[in-house]
Amino acid sequence: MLTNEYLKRVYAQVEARDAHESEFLQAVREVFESLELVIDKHPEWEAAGLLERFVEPERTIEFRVPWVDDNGVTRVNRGYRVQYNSAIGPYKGGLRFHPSVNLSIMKFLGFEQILKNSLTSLPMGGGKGGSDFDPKGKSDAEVMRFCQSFMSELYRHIGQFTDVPAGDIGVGAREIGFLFGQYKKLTDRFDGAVLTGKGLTYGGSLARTQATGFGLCYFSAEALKHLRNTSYEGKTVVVSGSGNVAQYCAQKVGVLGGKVVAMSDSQGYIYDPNGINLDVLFDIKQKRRARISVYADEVAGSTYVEGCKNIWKVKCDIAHPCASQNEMDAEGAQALVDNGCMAVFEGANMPLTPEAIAIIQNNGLLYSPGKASNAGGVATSGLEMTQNSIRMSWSFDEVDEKLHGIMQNIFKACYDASVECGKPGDLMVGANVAGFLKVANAMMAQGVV
Ligand code: NDP
Ligand code: 2IT
Repeated sequence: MLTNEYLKRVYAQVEARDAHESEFLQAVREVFESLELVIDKHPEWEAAGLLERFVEPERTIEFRVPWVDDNGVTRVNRGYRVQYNSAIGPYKGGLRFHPSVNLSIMKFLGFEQILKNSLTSLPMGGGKGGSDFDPKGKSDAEVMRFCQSFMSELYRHIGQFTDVPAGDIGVGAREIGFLFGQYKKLTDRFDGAVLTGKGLTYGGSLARTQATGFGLCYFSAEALKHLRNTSYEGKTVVVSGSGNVAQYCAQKVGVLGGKVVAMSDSQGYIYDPNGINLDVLFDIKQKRRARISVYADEVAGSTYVEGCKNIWKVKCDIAHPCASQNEMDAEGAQALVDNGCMAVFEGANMPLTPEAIAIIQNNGLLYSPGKASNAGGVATSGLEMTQNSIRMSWSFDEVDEKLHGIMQNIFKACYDASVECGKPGDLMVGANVAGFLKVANAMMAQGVV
């Protein structure tokens, strides 16, 4: 509950203005509840209208994306780029192509990205973009024409010192390639650092593909060690989703000694008591772009269950939600608690509803918010920008080692802030406060802009 008058007033303004943007309101509320613990020490923030400015994107771009499908029919999608906050660096954040995309989702993701990017300690502001285009079931040629049309508008708003997009749901190596090609054609510049997540032959960084999932495990291992004196060794793990983040999270869990027994897509989940065979899963998802149910057809001893939310009923020690926002509700959280789960570390952005977070925390489970534990993706995007700027590329191990160090530092920053706030081990409060303080400091120093 909000008690501070300044926080209450600004939240009420946001609620009045953006009443229909439920995901955005949810993200702002969570952060404001954490800021209760530091706001009294900073009366200068109110005088400078800091929170009013913080919740308002610096710029929001919405545009038409017309394209022609393989049957010659003209289609029109909606494109967005929310350039949220550039206090500590150029806007940075992914592009999401998914039919559910709307302004509320873009704003919640951009808002979260400000704090996440701050936590990485790299000089990146926050932004997000995307479209309600659904790449599923489209041919490569259709995806290419869509990406070209999308970039035909976006190119005038981005640049390595302005705004640097990357991938997110529905935007992987294929889409980034098409987007980069069109940017280059329109500007006649090989401006490598304008997009991250590029292919390795044209300026991409080794380990960027793996970075979010690997980083999630590095962060979680740190939390398990320091807060529970344990590790992944021998643990049973459930990972929701089966996209980029989920795949490489599952791979690293295995390397660290855990066993992933369930994974999902938006239709349902697979359960494999022997541990998910990642060779089969990667082939289904990366090469065939097929449904996860195919796994149960091909791997003996595994089963497929309709309905992705049921995955939280699978007994596990550690849960990694890596699919999408609000994918775990109170029922899912309660099922984890009842089955003796010890930790929930988020790979997706805001995958737990507020009710689910409360159940997890009130029952003493370890919990980390995505803005801390999934920051390895954007951190490695930052490393990709560095390599582009110095015109060098580092080895896989060099990037991976830097990523590991960054995730350890993020854990420490969150933990230290949780202690300073009188809530030791509350990594949600720690992430929100540590991420915010740096941005607030930079905004205060730069005046009312
Ligand atoms: P992908 O598109 O590679 O995979 C998304 C996965 O989530 C798919 O398995 C998809 O299933 C499932 N999914 C998507 N929407 C829903 C939904 N509404 N309900 C249930 N399942 C759903 O995306 P990523 O792996 O890149 O992203 C996953 C999450 O991680 C997102 O929240 C993203 O914002 C976050 N993230 C991504 C980063 C990155 O570097 N890629 C960095 C940090 C966070 P289906 O195929 O059936 O749609
Ligand atoms: O949510 C995220 O952090 C991402 N989708 C990655 C953003 C990036 O710029 O690499």
